[in-house]
Amino acid sequence: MSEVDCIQSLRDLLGPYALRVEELLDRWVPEPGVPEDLGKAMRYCVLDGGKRLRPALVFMTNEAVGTAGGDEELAERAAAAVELIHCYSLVHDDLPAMDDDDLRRGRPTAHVQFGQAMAILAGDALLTRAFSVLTECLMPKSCKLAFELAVAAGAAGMVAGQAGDMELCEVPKGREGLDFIHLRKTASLIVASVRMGAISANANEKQLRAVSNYGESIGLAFQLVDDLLDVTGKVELLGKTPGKDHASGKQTYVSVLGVDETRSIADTLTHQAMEAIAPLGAAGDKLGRLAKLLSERSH
Ligand code: GRG
Repeated sequence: MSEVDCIQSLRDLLGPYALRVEELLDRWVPEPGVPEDLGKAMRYCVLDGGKRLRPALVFMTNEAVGTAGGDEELAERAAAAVELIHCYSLVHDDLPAMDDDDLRRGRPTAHVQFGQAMAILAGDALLTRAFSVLTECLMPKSCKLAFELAVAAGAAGMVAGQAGDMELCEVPKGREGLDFIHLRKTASLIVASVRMGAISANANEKQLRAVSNYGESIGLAFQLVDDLLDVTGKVELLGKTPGKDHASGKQTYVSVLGVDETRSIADTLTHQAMEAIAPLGAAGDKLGRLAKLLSERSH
């Protein structure tokens, strides 16, 4: 049995990367000069929680590409930056004006803990801090990574997906509309994570294409599984309230396609993700294992 075959759970696989990014976030959040109460709220929103999937993807693709001269500090900064963006998006998504949630990562959401005004500002501060973390090392490639992250998180990426999901802009009906929304809302940060990991390791075009296709497939599969968990998941495992999308009558993969079809598309996407990274050879085995474990996850 290879080292990768021995990895039995998402926790086994993501745990070491989660510890590493926790240390970085603890060091970098907040930046110097932040008022104490705002700094406390920022730390509440980022520390001690979540699977840390996106930072793990940065580290794993950096290792998988592993070109000589690839920069580890840049990968560390990219890993922390993408988690900061992800955390801001969760804080803002949980607000009463958006998804209106009380529970996140097994704890009260930021606006329940600190009030709405502080939650909005803490989210703004995390979004901004992502780019100062990424660029303050003044490495030439940090600008390229900042561009990748900004485009993925911005108005043609995650923000567009959120606007579509909240019916603030027009999207096609049915499967086409769901793919439009979730390629942006969920997959775009996942694609940015693998691309930043690969770019920080000096990936060539072929490697970059391989990890981008992998990221898009696992990113969409991640959302399909999230929709399945909204119907079948348990609050203790999810750390958030299941059944909300279903109860609100929101269009999800499950409500549009049903449980079986959603499961089957998630499996197909997972298979496509594995095929996408075949050009990386054995160096991509861990990424393949991750795709499989993500499709089987219970939280
Ligand atoms: C506010 C611009 C803006 C966007 C919000 C992230 C988001 C977009 C909404 C959150 C709700 C949701 C279901 C998003 C889909 C992506 C997703 C499944 C997020 C949860 O990611 P996990 O499971 O969370 O990686 P942890 O807590 O493990 O980090």
